[in-house]
Amino acid sequence: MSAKKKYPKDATTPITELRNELTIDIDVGTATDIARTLRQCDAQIFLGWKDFPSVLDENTIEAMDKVAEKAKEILRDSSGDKAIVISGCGTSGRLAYFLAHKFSQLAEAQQISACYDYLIAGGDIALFTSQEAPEDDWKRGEEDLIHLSRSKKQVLFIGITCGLSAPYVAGQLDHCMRHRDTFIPVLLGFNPVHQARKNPIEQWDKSFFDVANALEDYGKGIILNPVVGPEAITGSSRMKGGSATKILLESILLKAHASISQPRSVLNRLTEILLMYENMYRRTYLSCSSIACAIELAAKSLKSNGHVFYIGWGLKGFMGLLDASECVPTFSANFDDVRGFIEEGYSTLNNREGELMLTESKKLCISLEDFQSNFLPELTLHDTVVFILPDNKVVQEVTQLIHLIKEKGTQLIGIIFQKESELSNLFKSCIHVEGNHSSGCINEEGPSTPILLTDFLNQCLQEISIKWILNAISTGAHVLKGKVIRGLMIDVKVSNNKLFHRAISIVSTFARVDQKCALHAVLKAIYRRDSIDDVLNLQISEHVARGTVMDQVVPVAVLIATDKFSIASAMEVLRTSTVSHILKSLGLVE
Ligand code: S6P
Repeated sequence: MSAKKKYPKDATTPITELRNELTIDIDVGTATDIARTLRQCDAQIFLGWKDFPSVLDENTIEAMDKVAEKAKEILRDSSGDKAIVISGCGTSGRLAYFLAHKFSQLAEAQQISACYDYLIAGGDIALFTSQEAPEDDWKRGEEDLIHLSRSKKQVLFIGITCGLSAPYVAGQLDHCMRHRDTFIPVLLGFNPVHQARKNPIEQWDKSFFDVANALEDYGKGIILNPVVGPEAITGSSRMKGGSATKILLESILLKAHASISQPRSVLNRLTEILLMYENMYRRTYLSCSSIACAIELAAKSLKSNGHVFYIGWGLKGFMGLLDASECVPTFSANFDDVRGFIEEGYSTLNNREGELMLTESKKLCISLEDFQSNFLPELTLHDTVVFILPDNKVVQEVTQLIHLIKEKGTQLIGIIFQKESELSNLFKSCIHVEGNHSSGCINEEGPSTPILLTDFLNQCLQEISIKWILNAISTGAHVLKGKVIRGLMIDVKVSNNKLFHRAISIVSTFARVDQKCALHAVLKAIYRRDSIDDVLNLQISEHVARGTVMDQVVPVAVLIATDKFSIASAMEVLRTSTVSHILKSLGLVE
């Protein structure tokens, strides 16, 4: 028997940027294969990857406990000059908002005068649209944090960056370490510290690696970095990274809240909470075949230029907005290809900047009411609508809406958590996730104990289940549409420094050329010309500014890098064929 190849502990490619061996063939399977492959890949959140600490690991739980203890100290103080600030970019920033918002509500309900706040690179518009470039701005990160914490005497700062890479968060962590009396910095990500990003950050003398190393030696900070393994789609940290972020921070903060109001509750035991999430993971993927059916319907829509719409009630509807916003940078999807809507839109979300504009004259529509007035009349049989169903309170309203959508011939998918729902039969495909209500989250202190926290946890568990399902639907549908080859995003938008480097690595893999050759091909594709000598010395941010507004940069670059195409011929051939077909015909992909 051959010995299992060991992963070198000093390997430099970050684990979050590696290809996952489980998903290398994800693009050649059926929808069912995709759903099952994602199930295996998500298992690594709990089971771990290679011999690194996982989420369910003593080391991790120890670090989580320390953060929970700090959070508890802040929550206990009613002076109003202490805060918990959660920050990040892209999905990490959206989750920062979501957690801060939810836990503020919980604190209010518990009559704890806690102050939670959030920061997201690019501001609130980045909650719903892809704004990748602000991630590279370390200075803005620092300024945003200074502004937000100006009246606070003590701040527990939680910086999320799955890849240990975002300059925006690096600027904030660095600021925290320079203001020891005010800040307790926490770094949450999913790589070992030695793999933190070493690339220079523009207009700064530090890299993320420098900051992460300093934090390791700092004494007053905490690094929480279990390894959840490479993403199903290489680098797509919205998937496992996002899920693990939600699981870890919710468990930590729930414990902190429980320790104040229900010290004997099961919620004071992090292991118990984490096991409930694992249980939910298993229950969610028990519905693999209905998830596969949903993937097929969504793929059919996307392939025929239709749309996928997510509709939700209450805060869990935010999972739809979260999933939809990531399809643009990951798959170069159009903004309208996958959209999320939530009942009462901005009022439900209560985001800092309130109602947002997409352009100067066009509002960014996110409410169910917007959906009904602007999108419902235009629905066709090529569209798919996914209902994230609420509890039974609004059955009549939901039934009416379902009938209106059905009249258009549109495909309907339902995600349901109740054991029995009269709505199930109205959907073409219904994903039924059962049992979370009794998954161990019992109110063990008897009838006199408020059930607030257990209800809250059940809500968290439903949300993570929805996240897994929607990630599977949108990823699976784009895989079937041909947007992924051998686990790599073949049409990733080159919209920030990290994605610029990822694009080079994708080109190098497919065209089988070295990094320098791949870099030149990417630049040619960005500037759409065969001679790029005059741009070679520009800052990466300048390439990114241009790359962000260009289509098909990576497909064009891959073809050029094969040395068989010029810019013009690459663009011409891509008009009638996909990069996947072309690479197959060239023997570069099996
Ligand atoms: C990933 C997603 C991105 C990331 C963002 C932050 O699927 O497209 O928007 O969330 O780049 O990444 P990180 O590593 O700092 O959490």
